[in-house]
Amino acid sequence: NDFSTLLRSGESGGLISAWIGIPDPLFVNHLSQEAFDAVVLDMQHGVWDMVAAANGIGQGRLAGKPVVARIPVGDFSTASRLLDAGASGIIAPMINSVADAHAMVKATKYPPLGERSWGPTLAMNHTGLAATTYLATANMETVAIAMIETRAALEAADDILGVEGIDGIFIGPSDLSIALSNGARLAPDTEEMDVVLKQLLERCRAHGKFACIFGSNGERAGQLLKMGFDLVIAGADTQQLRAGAANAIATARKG
Ligand code: 3PY
Ligand code: MG
Repeated sequence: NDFSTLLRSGESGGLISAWIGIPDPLFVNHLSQEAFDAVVLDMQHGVWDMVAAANGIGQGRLAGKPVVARIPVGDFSTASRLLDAGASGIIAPMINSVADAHAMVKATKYPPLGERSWGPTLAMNHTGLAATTYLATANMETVAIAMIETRAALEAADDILGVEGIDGIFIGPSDLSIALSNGARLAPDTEEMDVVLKQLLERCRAHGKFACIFGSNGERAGQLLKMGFDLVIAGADTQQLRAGAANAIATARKG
């Protein structure tokens, strides 16, 4: 599909994805009407359960949007289930070591890369692929994205990027800023952070892997695109919903 090919080529030109924590498939339906290149369902800090996520993936498929899911920390069995349901990729938080990266690959890739178990019924329905074709293409067509967001992960970044089957990384600037300040600051958007982000981007390029990142808002997302990230977030659903509401109220009060 275009999504994994674009990301892998390093020539996406910078994709912008929605980020949805409100656990209703209809949120995917509505936000898919906007010009997002993809949709992320956040099962780590969002409220999605497996049933809602499977239906959310279906709504994204209907709208022609690739849906990627972020799993809860270490919940690799859910990663396999989301791929079975037709997710185009998995984002795994807190991948801090080569062992973590291997555990992710084990659940998300078929042999020889991993040990993903067979059963992609919905994914085959969505893609229209026969079983043999699905099996032959799934490791390329779905992406495994490891989150780098701790000191340990920064130190192991080169080794994590070297794990076959890890297709790219997703930087969590909030957790990374908390980690780098030893818990003193939540400051994801500073120039200090940008130095670290640029170093990570270089490491990704050296390994031929793609780099994604969370941007707190549209302005930050724009800066991150300019920095060269392959996929950025421009704020979460809850923020965008509330900002729209606040703006409407303020406009109405201005009279
Ligand atoms: C972080 O910034 O820590 C994330 O996980 C992205 O929301
Ligand atoms: Mg995080």
